[in-house]
Amino acid sequence: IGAGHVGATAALAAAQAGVDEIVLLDVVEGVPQGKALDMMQSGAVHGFSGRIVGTNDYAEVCGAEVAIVTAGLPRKPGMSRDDLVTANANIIRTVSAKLAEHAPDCVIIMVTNPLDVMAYVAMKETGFPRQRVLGMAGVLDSARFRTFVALELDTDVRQVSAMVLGGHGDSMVPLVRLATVGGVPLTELVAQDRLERIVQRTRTGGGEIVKLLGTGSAYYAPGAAAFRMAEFLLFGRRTVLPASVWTEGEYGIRDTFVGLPVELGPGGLERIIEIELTDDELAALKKSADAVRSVIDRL
Ligand code: TXD
Repeated sequence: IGAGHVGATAALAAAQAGVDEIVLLDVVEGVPQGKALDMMQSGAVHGFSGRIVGTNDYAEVCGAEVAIVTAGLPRKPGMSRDDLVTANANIIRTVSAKLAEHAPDCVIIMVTNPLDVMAYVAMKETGFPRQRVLGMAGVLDSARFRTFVALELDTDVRQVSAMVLGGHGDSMVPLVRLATVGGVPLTELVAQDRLERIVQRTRTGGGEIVKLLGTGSAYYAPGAAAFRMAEFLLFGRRTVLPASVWTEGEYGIRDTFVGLPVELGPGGLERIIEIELTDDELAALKKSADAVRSVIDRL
């Protein structure tokens, strides 16, 4: 839902991975239809054969298994994600009501910013259980962190394993202590001051791209990350990854969405994994959760 930069990128990733029914829905007439046609034609070259429909009509998403929601406004240079709250909350309320009506069994993957808050709006408006409303940020923030580590060490990014928890904002919590490269602790490979610089660049990684682009925000990595979450749900595979979920006391946090390590399965959230954190990590996670909760409260 939302056939803009992130939505279309996620759809293309889905098509390339072999998902055979994809709908691109947007309020703008013509754009989702045009992108869907173009994308389907790329299948003749790429070698995929899924059916991609572009539409302005929710009847087309009837019975969808997964809804990646990217409808809304992106940031402009100098804006924080929270500056988007009011405008995007109105859009997400409308989208959520339509999804509840036409795809009442779907799992929602919220991407629209500020995504932890928008996930809350979607859960409220649809009445879906927390198992079926997930926010995408951790996969992206972890990908950014892993990329900066790979650049620092001039190594293959696929060998870098790392997790970023917390809200999708400047208070996010990259877990440096648990990051590894080919199984070797990252802290053994990179000096402390360089690590701090990597952490800082990860925290402001979205803003760095917003500033460079001038208009709009990142979409290649966000689109790929959103589909990565959907992939496990669609193909019935189970995995562990960081996702924004509604908390009910896990890590001592409740009544807010925040990024935590979770087990995903075909029906959505199966379990929040409570790993042992240091006092500093836990304090940072709680602070990040508080930052999200205060925006939810204001809303
Ligand atoms: O990590 C993350 N979660 C994010 C989030 C990473 C990158 C981008 N992130 C956020 O996703 C960004 O801040 C925005 O809030 C969304 C979508 O970003 P995108 O770059 O795709 O924005 P676009 O290109 O402007 O696309 C948004 C589309 C656009 O085509 C609008 O016409 C459409 O949303 N739109 C709607 N579609 C359906 N229904 C309604 N009501 C609607 N309103 C706007």
